[in-house]
Amino acid sequence: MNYNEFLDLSPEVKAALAAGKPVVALESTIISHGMPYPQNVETARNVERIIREEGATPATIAILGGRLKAGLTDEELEYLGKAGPKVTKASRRDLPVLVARGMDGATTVTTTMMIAHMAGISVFATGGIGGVHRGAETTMDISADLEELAQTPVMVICAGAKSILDLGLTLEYLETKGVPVLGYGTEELPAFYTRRSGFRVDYRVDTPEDLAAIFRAQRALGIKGGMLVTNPIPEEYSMDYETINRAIDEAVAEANQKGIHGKETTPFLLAKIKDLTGGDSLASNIQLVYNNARLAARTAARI
Ligand code: PSU
Ligand code: MN
Repeated sequence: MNYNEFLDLSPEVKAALAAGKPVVALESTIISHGMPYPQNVETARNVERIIREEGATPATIAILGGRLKAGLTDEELEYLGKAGPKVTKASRRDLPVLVARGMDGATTVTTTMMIAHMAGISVFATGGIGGVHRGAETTMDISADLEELAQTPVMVICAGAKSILDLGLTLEYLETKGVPVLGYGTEELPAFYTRRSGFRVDYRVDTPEDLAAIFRAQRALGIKGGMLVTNPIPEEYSMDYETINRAIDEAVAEANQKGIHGKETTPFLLAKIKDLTGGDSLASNIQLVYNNARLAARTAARI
């Protein structure tokens, strides 16, 4: 653990870490900016329950009153879910300001990795990550998540990346930065709502034991940075490729036309896709997060 004076572990997380028991980190931007209330709070609670059922301890991460929290109370989860996008979406560059001013922030993949590492947590489950946006060759919109994967030793388990991103460029960037991209039970990069994307991952991995062994080897070799595990959405919840990609194309076109940029882009696209697909994309989104939480708990138990 990388102690600092701003970090608060919940009693449950603290006890689990002290006893060497498995702990799984969870992000809070997915709650505040990624899903509507009340499904966001309900999902966050179910994710925690699934992790407990697998014998691990959930540590949902957020910034509250300037404190870096690993492990939230039920009231804190409810607060973040209700506040939604009114809470600051906190990336790496927001941390010093929020801490100095005693403000609240919902953590992205980037800041969840940072705080998980400070707390001594190695495995983190989420839905999707940020990456290289389509058109990045002119906008330079590349998520800080990719840089964090390059420098912080946390395993991030996701369902791939939405095709709001340029998946090919996202993979190139991760290759340049030396981030292993592993496919759980697949050779193909999953695209969040769909199991297929047409892009290949670096390695296929079929068991939590193998994931844990690869993570331990990265640490033992002294290699900086984390790794990305892409776990395809279960077949029964996956969406029709044409339907979802039509919605994504429409959302991207509207964002461009409205001149949406910076940290607003991803939340704008996520909300637009949800509107365009009705409840379908939200239902899929929720199920893939459960699936990732289960794999994360099983992997954390073996690290
Ligand atoms: N992609 C998703 N769902 C999400 C996010 C990304 O499919 O909820 C959130 C995550 O918190 C991620 C952040 O870390 O958006 C990336 O934002 P940006 O593209 O601004 O870096
Ligand atoms: Mn961005």
